[in-house]
Amino acid sequence: MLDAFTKVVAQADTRGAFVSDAQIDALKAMVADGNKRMDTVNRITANSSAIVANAARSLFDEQPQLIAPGGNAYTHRRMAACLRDMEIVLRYVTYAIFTGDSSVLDDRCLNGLRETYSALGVPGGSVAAGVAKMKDAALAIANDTNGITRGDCSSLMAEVAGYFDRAAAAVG
Ligand code: PEB
Repeated sequence: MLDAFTKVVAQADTRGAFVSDAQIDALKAMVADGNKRMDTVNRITANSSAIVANAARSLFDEQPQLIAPGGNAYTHRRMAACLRDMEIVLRYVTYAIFTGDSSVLDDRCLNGLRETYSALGVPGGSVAAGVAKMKDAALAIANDTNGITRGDCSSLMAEVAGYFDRAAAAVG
């Protein structure tokens, strides 16, 4: 597992080089915007149950075959596994936002997930659709300007969106 800093060190070490000015500038910008990052993690974390539950409800509205007899999320055991999976993905996305690097998400959550789903008969495209719904909700919550100093969060929000897209692409 890497964060934005150890990633830069690992890359520099592979080249046998010192950390470059450009890399330092990028990390400086990240530190300068650190409060936005922490606020984003905090807001998504605080609303995680609602994000998961609303995304699941909306997914089952759109794809009712999942919860019909024979559907992959039919019976409480599978429904529970499904909600749990969505929560796991959201949790790893918050870790990636926190560290500013996708490696924790890649290594500990997404690696082998497609194969696991295919072995279990879990429809990956449906999971991807659920993740996309969590992305929309998380971005709306993180971008809410109510009660917070307004600033430019566009690059951070693009990064956040990228982690959700990465998770969806890994299974979809
Ligand atoms: C991944 N998911 C399931 C299993 C595993 C994962 C390993 C099998 C073991 C179990 O049931 O607990 N576990 C999960 C994960 C990590 C991990 C992401 C990362 C660290 O350790 N079914 C649907 C929906 C979707 C879904 C589309 C959106 O119809 C999910 C939710 N995952 C789902 C279901 C099961 C499952 C298991 C229903 C149970 C499948 C079954 O037992 O038949």
